[in-house]
Amino acid sequence: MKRIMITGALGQIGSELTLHLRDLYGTENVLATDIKSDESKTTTDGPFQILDVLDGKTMVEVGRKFRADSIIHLAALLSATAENNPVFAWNLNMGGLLNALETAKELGAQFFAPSSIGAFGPSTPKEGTPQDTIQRPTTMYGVNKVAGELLADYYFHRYGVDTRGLRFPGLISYQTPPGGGTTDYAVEIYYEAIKHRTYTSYIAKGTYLDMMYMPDALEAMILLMETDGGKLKHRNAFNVTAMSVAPEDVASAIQKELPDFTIKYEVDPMRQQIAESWPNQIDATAAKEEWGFNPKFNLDEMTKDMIMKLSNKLL
Ligand code: AKB
Repeated sequence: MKRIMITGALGQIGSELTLHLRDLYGTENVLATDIKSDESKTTTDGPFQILDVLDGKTMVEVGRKFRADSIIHLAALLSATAENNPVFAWNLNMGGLLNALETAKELGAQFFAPSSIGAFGPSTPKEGTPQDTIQRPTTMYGVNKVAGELLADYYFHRYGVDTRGLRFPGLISYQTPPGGGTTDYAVEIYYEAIKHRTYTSYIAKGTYLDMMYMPDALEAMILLMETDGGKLKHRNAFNVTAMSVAPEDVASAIQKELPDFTIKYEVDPMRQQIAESWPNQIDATAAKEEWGFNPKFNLDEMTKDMIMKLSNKLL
């Protein structure tokens, strides 16, 4: 049975991943860690430990005590927050990753860390962005993600750590809102649609970005972690996506469920600039071919599910 330690377990991905992994592998086999506790979250019901990812010594100790054989490192700042505080972003995103990789090396554990579409930049081909292509991002977050992809590759080649990773697009979920990302509008829009039937988008009409529903993201992580490593040509940072959408596409999908919903635009220059530096639509062929990536939710299916689940939660 696997013994998995998760950092940043109270964040958008971690909150759902922890519960999903506990269902799969047993509550006692999944250790959730985060910088602070939150009693309102069921994530803290099973094994939970306060852990600052910048404290590498404690991370190794906690992982060793738990007998972790897999480390899933999720603690990081997202793109917009990172851009507002680039020095802290470098320290946290790179320092945390280095400590997590060192922990995996010390424990002989398998390792997963998310990369992002943010690892691409303005000179990357925008349509059908290939798995292997130009990566010259212009954001601190993107710089961290490219460096992180290379660092994870390095730990595999140099130390034999079984590192794996995905380049996530914007992730849409109803349980824990994301914080400080450029793609957050695609989550906020559902909350506002249910609460107020209107949303003011900080991303301009016609700005296409890749997105994926959280259940598909969780399945992708588990599938990649469980795949026979011998089959992988790209270990770290597989392109994954389920849809390429602009704000008006999300609005139209919502209007199919809530016909009186309206969208307005008040563009935030910083996040718009970040969005424009990212691809419109990435190509996930390598993930499909190497380990069978197969997302289930398109925009309409996701929208139906989001509105149903969020309505139950909010109303
Ligand atoms: C962000 O917008 O920063 C993230 C991402 C795409 O990595 N959601």
